[in-house]
Amino acid sequence: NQVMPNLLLKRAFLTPDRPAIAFKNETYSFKEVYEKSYQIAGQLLHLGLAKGEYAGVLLSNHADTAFIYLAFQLLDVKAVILNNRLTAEEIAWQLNDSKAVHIITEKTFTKKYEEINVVLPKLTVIPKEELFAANFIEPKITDEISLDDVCTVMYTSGTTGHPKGVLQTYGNHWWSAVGSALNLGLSEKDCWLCVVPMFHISGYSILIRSIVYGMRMVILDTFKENEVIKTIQSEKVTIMSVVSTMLIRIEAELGESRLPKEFRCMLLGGGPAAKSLLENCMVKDIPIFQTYGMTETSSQIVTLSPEYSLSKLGSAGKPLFPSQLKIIDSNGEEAGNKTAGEIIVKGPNVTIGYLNREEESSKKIVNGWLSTGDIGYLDEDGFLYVLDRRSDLIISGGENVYPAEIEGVLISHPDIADAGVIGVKDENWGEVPVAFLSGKLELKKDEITEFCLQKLAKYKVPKQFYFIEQIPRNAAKKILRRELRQYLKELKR
Ligand code: S0N
Ligand code: AMP
Ligand code: MG
Ligand code: MG
Ligand code: MG
Repeated sequence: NQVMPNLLLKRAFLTPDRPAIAFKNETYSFKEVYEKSYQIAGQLLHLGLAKGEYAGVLLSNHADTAFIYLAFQLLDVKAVILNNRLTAEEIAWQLNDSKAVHIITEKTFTKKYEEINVVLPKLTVIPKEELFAANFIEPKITDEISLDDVCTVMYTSGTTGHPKGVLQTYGNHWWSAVGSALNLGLSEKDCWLCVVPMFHISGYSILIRSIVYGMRMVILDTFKENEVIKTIQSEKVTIMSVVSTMLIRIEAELGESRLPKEFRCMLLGGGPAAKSLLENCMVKDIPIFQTYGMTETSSQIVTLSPEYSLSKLGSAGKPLFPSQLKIIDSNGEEAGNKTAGEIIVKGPNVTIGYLNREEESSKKIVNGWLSTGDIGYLDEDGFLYVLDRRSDLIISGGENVYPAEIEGVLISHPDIADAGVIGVKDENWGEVPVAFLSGKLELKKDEITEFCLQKLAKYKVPKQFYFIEQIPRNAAKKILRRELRQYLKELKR
């Protein structure tokens, strides 16, 4: 059981005066970040948060969010990080599942947390505005962290419909940051722009890298392509994490102009990327690093360096130094080159499992090898090509949509007998969900949409509803999505 110094404590000791976090018109040094986080830790303690507990965090991108996450680390409180696009019902489910008794949030989410509190009356809701005004108790700082200890929990759904809390340990975050630096390199001048949500590992991992490397990060709270480009220029950003939807907008916004020479890495992940997008970016000298990773791997696990961006266009690259990857066939044997199979991964950045789900965890992780559910192949040089998403998963603008979860909600409607959801290509979002329904034919699109919006985040709500006689299912009652796709093709004809 290896231990290390608390990351922020160490960083604030090593390089206290270096700029750490920029947000709006403020830049905080590592010493200031430590002081802020220390202050918040003492206030959290006064409000009753205790070492070892799992507490919810529902916050938008902001410097305060970084301070609060780091205060959790100082206290060794485990953060159950909540996607702020989810409905109150979805968030309450995750809080209940993780047995959290506190949630740190902000006044902008008042409506949402009041609704959560109705579902979970025993939950103590602490808006950051109240947290920052609270009394202070001198905190006992967790100055040593164990690499096996859980630092954060992020929920992802599954084929069964119910979300699972992915456990991310300090070791997972540490090794992810180390693997990333060995892959992308590190320069004194580096500055990472965080406009991906800090509630996803895409964003949270930037905070970890900032602390571990002593690197400046710039946080933006909304994605506006013109502001992103301005920020890259004014803040001398060198690296940025994006999903395809963001890159499409940035590429279009650039027009005839170019990003500054100093900008050296556009880390593109979270889902597939169209070849046409990669080609358009190449014309504009946008230095794309395609990457493959997931919540379960605490961000990147496979990344393509730009020296291969031409010869291996479309590949996600090779596994990072600390990590391994295999393709296995349906017999569980390692597949040969250019043979498609399930991607399995191993490494110190790979999750130890799902919160309170030992059985499911031991099925998904065997001898340290995690079954991703994604399909891909390796070429003769060991480069990974991802062909298909894990079982049925739809990715809309970097957000996951699980058909089973949507179908469960649709079927719960009294007038809907059965439902099947598939993804269709979308120019802006990559893919969006559409639903097939059987039941009362008088149902209006607006009514169903309204019903779904009560229960599901907006990006999960099907964009179209098609009424059919019967949802095609096999003998085991499994939905035949291929047939639904066929229906759609015929409808479009
Ligand atoms: C693409 C984003 C920015 C779009 O959001 P935008 O434009 O800010 O929308 P809003 O103004 O909030 O809302 C406008 C309307 O759009 C709807 N909407 C918003 N988002 C979506 C969506 N994703 N799909 C469908 N609809 C959406 C709103 O509902 C609203 O609708 P109306 O107008 O009708 O009310 C935003 O979606 C975004 O931030 N996406 C990125 C999320 C993300 O980061 N995903 C990655 C998750 N995966 C991981 O973290 C693992 C991989 C990873 O670590 C990684 C990923 C990328 C890069 C690097 C890494 C790494 O390895 O380090
Ligand atoms: P999440 O952890 O929710 O972000 O989901 C990660 C999933 O996104 C992976 O399991 C893949 O299905 C998908 N994904 C991530 N990176 C890529 C990529 N480079 N190409 C294709 N799919 C990807
Ligand atoms: Mg917006
Ligand atoms: Mg996702
Ligand atoms: Mg029903």
